[in-house]
Amino acid sequence: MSAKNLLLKQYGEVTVITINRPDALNALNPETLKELDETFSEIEANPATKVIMITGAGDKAFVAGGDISVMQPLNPLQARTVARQAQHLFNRIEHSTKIVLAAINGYALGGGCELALACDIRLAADSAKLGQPEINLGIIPGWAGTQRLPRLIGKGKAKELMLTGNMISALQAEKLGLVNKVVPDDKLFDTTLEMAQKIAAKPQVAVRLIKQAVDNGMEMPVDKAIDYEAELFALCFATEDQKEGMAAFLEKREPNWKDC
Ligand code: CO8
Repeated sequence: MSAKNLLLKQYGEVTVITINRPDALNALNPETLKELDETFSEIEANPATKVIMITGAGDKAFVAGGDISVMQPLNPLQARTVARQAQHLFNRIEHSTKIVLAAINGYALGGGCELALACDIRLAADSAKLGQPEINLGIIPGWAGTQRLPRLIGKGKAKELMLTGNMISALQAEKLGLVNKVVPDDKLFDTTLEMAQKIAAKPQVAVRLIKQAVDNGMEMPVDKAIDYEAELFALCFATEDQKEGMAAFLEKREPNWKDC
C-alpha cells in the first residue's frame, strides 16, 4: 500500500512502521490514523510478517500526541469520533495476532504514549520523554490512556502523570514499568529490531497464546484466568511445534519450527 504519513520496511519477518510527520513531531492526525488502520489490516493478513515494530521518523519524536491543530476546533460529537477512531486502532494493535514492539525514539506524549501503551513491549531511547500532558490542554487522555496506563503502572502513579501532565525521562519510565528497557539513542532501532527478530524466530502459535493468555487473563478473576491458561496450555499439545520442541530438546538439537 502507499501511505503518505507512514514508511514501511521489511526486515526478514519483521515489519517496521515508521510514523513519518517529523515536522509535526509525528503527531497523529485522522489521515495518519486511517493509514495506520489500513496498514494494520494488510500486515495482519500477511503471513510473511510475524512481528511489527513501530517507531517515529526523525530523532526528536516517537509521536508527540494527537494533532492539536486538528483537535482545537472540534465539537463534542467530532471529538468523540476522533477518540473512537484511535481507540479502535489501538485496540486492534493490542489484540493483533502479531506481537507489536514500540521503539520510542523521542517524545511519546498524550496519544503517542497511548499508542506505545497499546503495544506489547516498549523500548525507549535514553533521551526519550514520556507523558500524558492532556491536562495542560484542558482535556483528558482520550485514546485509552486513562485505562491502559493504570493497568500497567498502577492507579497512583498513573493519576500522578495524568494530573500533573509532567513529562518523565526514559529512565523514570523504566522504573515505573512504563517501558521495558532503556537503550542508548543510537542503539534503539537495532536493539528493538533484534528483540523483534528473536520473537519472530519462536514458534508462533505459542507466541500468540502467551499474548492471549496475558491480555485476556488479566481482564478475568484470577481463578478463571488460571482455568483459561490451562485450556491454552492444553491447546499447545495439538501443535506440531510442541512435539518438535520437546523432541529437539531430548535429541539435543535445534528445533525446526513449523508455526503450526
Ligand atoms: N500536534 C500538532 N502539532 C504538534 C504537536 C501536536 N501534538 N506536537 C508538536 N507539534 C508541532 C509544533 O506545533 C511545531 O510545529 P511548527 O514548527 O509548525 O510550529 C513542531 O511540531 C515542532 O514542535 P515544537 O516547536 O513545539 O518543538 P519543541 O522542541 O519546542 O517542543 C514538545 C517539543 C515539548 C513535544 C512540544 O511540541 C509539545 O509540547 N507538543 C505537544 C505535546 C502534547 O501536548 N501532546 C498531547 C496532545 S493531546 C493528545 O494527544 C490527546 C489524544 C486524545 C485525543 C482525543 C480525541 C479528541
